[in-house]
Amino acid sequence: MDTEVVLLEGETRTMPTPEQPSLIVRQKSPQNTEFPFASLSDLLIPTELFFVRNHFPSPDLDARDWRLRVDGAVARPLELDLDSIKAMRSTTLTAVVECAGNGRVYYVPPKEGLQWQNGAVGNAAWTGVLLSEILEMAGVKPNAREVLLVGADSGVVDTNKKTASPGPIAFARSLPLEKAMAHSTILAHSMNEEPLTRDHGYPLRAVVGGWFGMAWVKWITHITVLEQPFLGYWQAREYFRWERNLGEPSLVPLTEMEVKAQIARPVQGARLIAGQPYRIFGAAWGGEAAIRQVQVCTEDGSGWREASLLEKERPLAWRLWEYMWTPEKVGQYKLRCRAIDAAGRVQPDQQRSDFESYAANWIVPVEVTVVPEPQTYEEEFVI
Ligand SMILES: Nc1nc2c(c(=O)[nH]1)N[C@H]1C(S)=C(S)[C@@H](COP(=O)(O)O)O[C@H]1N2
Ligand SMILES: [Mo]
Repeated sequence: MDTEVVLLEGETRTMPTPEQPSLIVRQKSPQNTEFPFASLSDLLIPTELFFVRNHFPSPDLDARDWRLRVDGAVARPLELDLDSIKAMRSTTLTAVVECAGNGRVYYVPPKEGLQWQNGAVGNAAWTGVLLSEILEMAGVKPNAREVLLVGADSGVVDTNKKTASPGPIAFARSLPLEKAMAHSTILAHSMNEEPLTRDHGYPLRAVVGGWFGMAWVKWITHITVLEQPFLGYWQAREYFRWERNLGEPSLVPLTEMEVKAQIARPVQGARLIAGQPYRIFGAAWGGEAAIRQVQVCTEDGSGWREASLLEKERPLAWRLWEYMWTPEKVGQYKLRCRAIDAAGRVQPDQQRSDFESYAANWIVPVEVTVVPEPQTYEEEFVI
């Protein structure tokens, strides 16, 4: 049977034709699905292939009776409907969101939690209103410190029996006032030029450019401006890291994403042909600083070399990159890539110990086999 192999520009494929890509299910209920990272091709991930990270069943909200309530340390508490939010000045951000649990499966020894590989990340165009404009409408009081974003989803969480059950809790995270007021934070009603889908937070979600996904609260119904730090479950019991302050390690909520490049192709275990050029291809992203460099090491003695960054440098979005490699010798190779951001942060070699089970950004090699070039027409078909 004939199969048509579609090659991307400059790419030589020795793998069978890939099937139509589809989301990889990590958990059925609540829905947690992963983007098949090996199918990466464009700057924007289509919404139907975008990863979904839900802690509770996704609420089915009706825009007609949905309202956004803004209260707390504000001069004028507000209640807005969707039409009045859509009528405000709109902003579009192309931004990457990575779940802090992305890459958890690479932890040694294994860590509890959803075993994401490399697809709990995606880049999309998000359209909505600046959170700062809504906060300005409400009039933030001078002693305000944080802005709490509350989703319409809730449920009972397993607190490991270390504490008494607090009963059902909503998904809620706070942002420091400074980040809430920044131009990198919007409340989005659209994704890739379509209204948000239910899975991605319809009718309104936060887009917190440069920050890990837990800050991007979906199905927002309530914003409270706080005068003291929020210590809710998703802030203090999950999505934290250890930071040594004044000698003692203390828990700090996760914020910015860590600098990271991932290889989409070749995939683990791929067979490449000696003497034939292959396009190593992937994406790189980080926190609030843009990606400046991606380097590739093919383990053939030539060390780290520069990959080409495709697309222009856009803060908050990921950057696609490629590196053309012609393996000369047959054998096993470990392909590595690493990103460096505009602030000079370099992706680490080794697993880190301060991030609990999160922010797995150390280099994960892709192992490939380089096989001999077929000598003659007949030999090519000998099995
Ligand atoms: N209300 C609500 N918002 C949420 C979550 C959630 O469970 N409930 N999950 C968060 C996490 S951990 C991530 S990684 C992102 C994922 O966004 P996506 O599902 O649109 O990809 O949503 C965030 N916003
Ligand atoms: Mo996440």
